[in-house]
Amino acid sequence: MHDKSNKSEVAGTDALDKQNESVKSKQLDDHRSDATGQALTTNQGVKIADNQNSLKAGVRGSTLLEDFILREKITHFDHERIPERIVHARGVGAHGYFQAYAGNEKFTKAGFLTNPDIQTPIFVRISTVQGPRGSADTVRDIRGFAIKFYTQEGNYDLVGNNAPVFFIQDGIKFPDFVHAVKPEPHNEMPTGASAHDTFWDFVSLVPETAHAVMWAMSDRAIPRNLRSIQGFGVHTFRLINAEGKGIFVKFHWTPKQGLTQLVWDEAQKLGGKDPDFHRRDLYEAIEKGFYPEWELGIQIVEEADEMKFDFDLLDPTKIIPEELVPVTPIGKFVLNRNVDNYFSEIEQVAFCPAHIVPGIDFSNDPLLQARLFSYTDTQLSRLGGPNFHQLPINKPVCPFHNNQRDGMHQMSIPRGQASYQPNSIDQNWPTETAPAAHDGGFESYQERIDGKKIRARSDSFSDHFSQARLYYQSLAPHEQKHVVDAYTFELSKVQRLHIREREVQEILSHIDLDLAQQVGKNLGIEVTASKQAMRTSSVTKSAKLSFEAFVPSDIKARKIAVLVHDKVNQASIDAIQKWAKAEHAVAHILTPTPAPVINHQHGKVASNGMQKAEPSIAYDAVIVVDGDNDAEVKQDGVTKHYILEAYKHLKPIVFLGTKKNLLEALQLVQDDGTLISDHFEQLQDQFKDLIRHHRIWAREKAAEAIPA
Ligand code: HDE
Repeated sequence: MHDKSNKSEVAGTDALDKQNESVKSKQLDDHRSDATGQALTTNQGVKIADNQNSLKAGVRGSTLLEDFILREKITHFDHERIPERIVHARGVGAHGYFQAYAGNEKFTKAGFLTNPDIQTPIFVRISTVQGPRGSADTVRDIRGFAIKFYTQEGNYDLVGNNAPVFFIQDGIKFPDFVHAVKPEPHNEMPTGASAHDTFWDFVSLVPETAHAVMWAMSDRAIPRNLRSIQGFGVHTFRLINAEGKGIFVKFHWTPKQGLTQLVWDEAQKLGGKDPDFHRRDLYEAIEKGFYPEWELGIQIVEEADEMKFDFDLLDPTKIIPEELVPVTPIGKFVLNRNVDNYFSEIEQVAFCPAHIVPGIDFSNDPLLQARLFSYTDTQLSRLGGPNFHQLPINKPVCPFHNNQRDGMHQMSIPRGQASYQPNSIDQNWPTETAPAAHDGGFESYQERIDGKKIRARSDSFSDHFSQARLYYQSLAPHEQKHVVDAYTFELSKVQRLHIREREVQEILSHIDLDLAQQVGKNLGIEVTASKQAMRTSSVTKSAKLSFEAFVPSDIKARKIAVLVHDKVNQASIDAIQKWAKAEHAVAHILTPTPAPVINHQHGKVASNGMQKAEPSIAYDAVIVVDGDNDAEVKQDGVTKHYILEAYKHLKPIVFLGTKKNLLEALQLVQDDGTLISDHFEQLQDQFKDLIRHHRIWAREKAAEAIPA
């Protein structure tokens, strides 16, 4: 059994664990290979005596063609890469489980959603959209958030994003959208960024993108880490209960860790200093046992109410404001195990929105409908044939049998002589299962359809600005400022001035004149009020759109940089470490070099990293520890830059003892986020509260004066 799975800190009875154990081991362990204690062999199982030298005609002679060991090794190596995903190429993933809350059977007959006594294994992959596999994690981009549920009734994939709306309304526009946002075709630039002409050309010509672009320009698109992002199914789906009653639902999943964001300067610097920042964070959090957790919920709309909104439920550029339909929690999921092998698990996992199980069905959202086809199709070239469902990471944990045969990379050896149905040779096996309340055959929801075959868009899809306005106006003032800054930054990179103007005048002015004028002013574009009669949303401000609605109750896994030098006060370090342990926070002692520093009692203080290599941008808060070393610290440019940068990025900073003098020396304004004391214990509660809220937004103006 895989040892890491034992680390689960999740509450669960032994009986429950045992029940779920068989599922996990079946799926995961059948395929894991462990070479411990084993001989090195060729792929044919021949033991290798020399893995250091190729076969040559004499020690200084040419290599012989007959060296099958060399040829096999190099041939395999030559084919070690597969095509990366056309979108969402850069991703990270982890295993975990989902557990339903009680009482969902009124909504659905899906077993994994209705049985609170089972933990369904899941695999999650979180990704950026634009950049290639090797691009930086912290770019401004929407994050993909895909969940594979290995249920007893088949695999269910919930393939969502961290924004609740998408850029286009009809799948036929997807290749256009992706071609526009990807690096430009003539020079393959920029990597991992939408700040270029073709993207803004497209979105300024296609107003249905307005709402999703607003999300992409907001702080949602620069998350601090992947543990603190929300997820959304985006489309309207259906749930069907045992009586055959259908309801419309939108899926939401919300992190227990709260929502946190990067500031833009930090995001850009991290892209260079630690391009793996997000994947490192997720990996380390799980290794340390800080298992991230999300609550899955649904917004429910009765079929009879389908038409009662001022937007169309089938339009993926719209949210249902939570003021109109609250989110009903239906379960939770936890990520508690890292992968053993990036390629076999994260790269080879194949999601598809068409992977559904009885009790769940599609809506007619035209974007969703195109997705149902696209995902399996793309795997054919990415994973090299139609048998990718047999790869360990994609394989259902329940039995699966059919008459599909052969194809590239067939990994099973089907027995039986009949690969067709009906047959009498194999007594007609495998055979159909009638639909039933639970564990039955899949039956599509019997939706009544009565319409003309037509290539057109419904009028109910024609309002593109009211919800973009709703989103902007629901943000806190500092979040609105970030949106203005983001549009300014992105459009400043657009070389063609008419594209800049079109975005500001034709799109932004229809969303919010003040927003358009602020961006216009920054770009030197005069904006006039739109003459078009603007539709307004029935909800004008929605509480759950701002980060402010998602402040966590604890500071679990938050990282604190503890800056020390020789002659540091050991008592302060002890107090900080005791507090951090109790709060499940990570306090790293950062030293001038990797060597231990000597404390004021001449003892050694071990280093968790040197300040130069562990920059402030990688931490959530900073403590400058007291000690008889003010003169040394004043001479240390790295430490001073550390403090300036943390201040600029609006982080809580504690100055102990005479280290408070650094505030004046560095010309920093003392504020609610700069705490001063001789004893850490006196301000630890206040410090915790600041870290929970994550940034000192009130400092933003003062921080502008600090050089980046
Ligand atoms: Fe995707 N999308 N998409 N997408 N998408 C892919 O499938 C596609 C859309 C999303 O971690 C591809 O296996 C079309 C919406 C995620 O492996 C591809 C359309 C949403 C991932 C594809 C959309 C998503 C993908 C590329 C419009 C949010 C990463 C590789 C009709 C609800 C999954 C692959 C992973 C990946 C097609 C629109 C989310 C090409 C045609 C809307 C999270 O099949």
